[in-house]
Amino acid sequence: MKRYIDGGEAVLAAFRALGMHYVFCASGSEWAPLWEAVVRQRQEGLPGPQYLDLWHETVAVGMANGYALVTGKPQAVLLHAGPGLLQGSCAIHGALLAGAPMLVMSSESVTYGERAGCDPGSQWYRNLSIVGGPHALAPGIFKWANQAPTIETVHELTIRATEMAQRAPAGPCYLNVPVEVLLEAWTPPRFPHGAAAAGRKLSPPEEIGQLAQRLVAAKHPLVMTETAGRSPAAARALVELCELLAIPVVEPQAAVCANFPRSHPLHQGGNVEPFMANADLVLLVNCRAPWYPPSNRPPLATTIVLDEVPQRPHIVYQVLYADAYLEGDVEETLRMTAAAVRERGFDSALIAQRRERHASAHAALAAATAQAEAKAAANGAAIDAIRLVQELREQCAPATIFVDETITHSRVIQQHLRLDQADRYYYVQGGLGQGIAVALGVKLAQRQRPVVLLIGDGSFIYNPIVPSLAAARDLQLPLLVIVFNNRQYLSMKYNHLRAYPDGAAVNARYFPGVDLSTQPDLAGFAAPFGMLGITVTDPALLETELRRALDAVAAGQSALLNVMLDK
Ligand SMILES: Cc1ncc(C[n+]2csc(CCOP(=O)(O)OP(=O)(O)O)c2C)c(N)n1
Ligand SMILES: [Mg+2]
Repeated sequence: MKRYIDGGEAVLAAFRALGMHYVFCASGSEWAPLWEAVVRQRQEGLPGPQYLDLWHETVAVGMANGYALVTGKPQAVLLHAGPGLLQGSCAIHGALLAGAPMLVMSSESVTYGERAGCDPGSQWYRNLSIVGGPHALAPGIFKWANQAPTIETVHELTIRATEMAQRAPAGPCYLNVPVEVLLEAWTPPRFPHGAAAAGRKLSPPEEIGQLAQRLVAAKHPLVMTETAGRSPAAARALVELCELLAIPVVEPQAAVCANFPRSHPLHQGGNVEPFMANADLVLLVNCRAPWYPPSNRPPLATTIVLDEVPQRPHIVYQVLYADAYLEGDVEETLRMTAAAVRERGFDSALIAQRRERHASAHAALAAATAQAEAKAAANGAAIDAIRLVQELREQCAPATIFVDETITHSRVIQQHLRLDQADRYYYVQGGLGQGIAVALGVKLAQRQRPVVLLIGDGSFIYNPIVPSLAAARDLQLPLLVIVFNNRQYLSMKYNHLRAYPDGAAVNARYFPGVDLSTQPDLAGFAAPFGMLGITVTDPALLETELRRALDAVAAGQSALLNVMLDK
């Protein structure tokens, strides 16, 4: 047996040095050098990342995304040339939006077989070239992208691209490693190293003092947050500061994780309108798009932005009306602000009144939520989405993690799941079709916890079903998939009605771009993958069928519960 120490080893050695846990590969002919290195790693009993074969680019990228959402740690994704990159691009864009770090690699040929002793395969000459190189496809979906042009630089470039992916704003980075580089003999580095943890950044104490002063002086302060809960420690620090001064919290529609305990009396739901007229200080904590349109802002409010990177480089139009930015570590900024507030002192009687006021507004919201559930439960004819979410809340174990790829049902889900812990909810960002993969990545990172994917029927159909469900089976990642089935793209109809409430489509009762009534029974996709598949239409059976599905998953078998909803 010959040991080929080449570009494949250079790349795998970099993954090893970076402490990566997984390599997610959607196959392509350029990866034979890396496969050699992977087999050697196993034969020689070397420590290193676990290599996973996936059958679709969306699955490879989506799993890396889900894994990064939970752990914050970038993994490697290997795709094939330009076509694999294009196939994976929708999920890569999703990871960019989600701020999920990962290193994506694919290849090109730069010799097309003309170099003596080096045959990349004729397919590169005939079919696979992309003018400008595959990295020319990268702008708009990656944070950074380049070619690794030589064997002398590929190892360090792999480390550099991964380090960059992890830095704020975290996101996918791309490295195009030509086949010729992968096939060339490699000399390991003189100074082997991995990547040191990112340094911490923090606003200076005087700026934190100013924020504390403004918070104490404000009569109607408000916190808005979309992603503070990405860091459970930051979410706890937010609770501490808000409790100290009785600051209400709104999670706008764009919230993509659980940020503030839903049952907390200061949680004021997802609607900022009740605060619009009076708010005199808005603290945006990891909140990239608080108002819509952006100019629909609280007119009297001073706006302070707390964010590692307030201006998201991937967003085209983003207007925050900030009066001050506090950049750097959000958890530490919140803790230091709370300490500065305590030091400064405040009018406790005033704060107690405010606490009271927001607690009663919270109680009114909670009562409306309970009332909506009672109404949904009274519907004996058809299953209301609210009822389904209530069942999930009551029956799922407290450690359950929910991954959400629904559209019109996502607000109901956030409102009625009433999650109190930050690490229990992930909304799938970007184009449809990644949900199962993201849920699998979350499960891979949290094998001991139940993972439930909530997904629209249209979104389910967008997913690469065969490769996704095969991965769940082959990697022993049991999932519960709940389809919120309304037999249509309801969001498209709402969209149409917003612009044309009395137009031709309403008149004809025909909405192009909406109907999914010819879909097959989605539960039928379960059996070929050894999953339990159940379709439920009768509200009276919902509870027991959900129980059956949950029991199957607890016993290690994935389940697909296709719930036919009234809308
Ligand atoms: C890749 C991709 N193609 C198209 C769209 C546009 N789109 C947004 S929502 C939606 C329909 C989703 O249907 P479903 O999951 O059933 O949710 P519902 O609208 O019924 O709530 C479509 C087609 C998209 N978001 N991503
Ligand atoms: Mg639908």
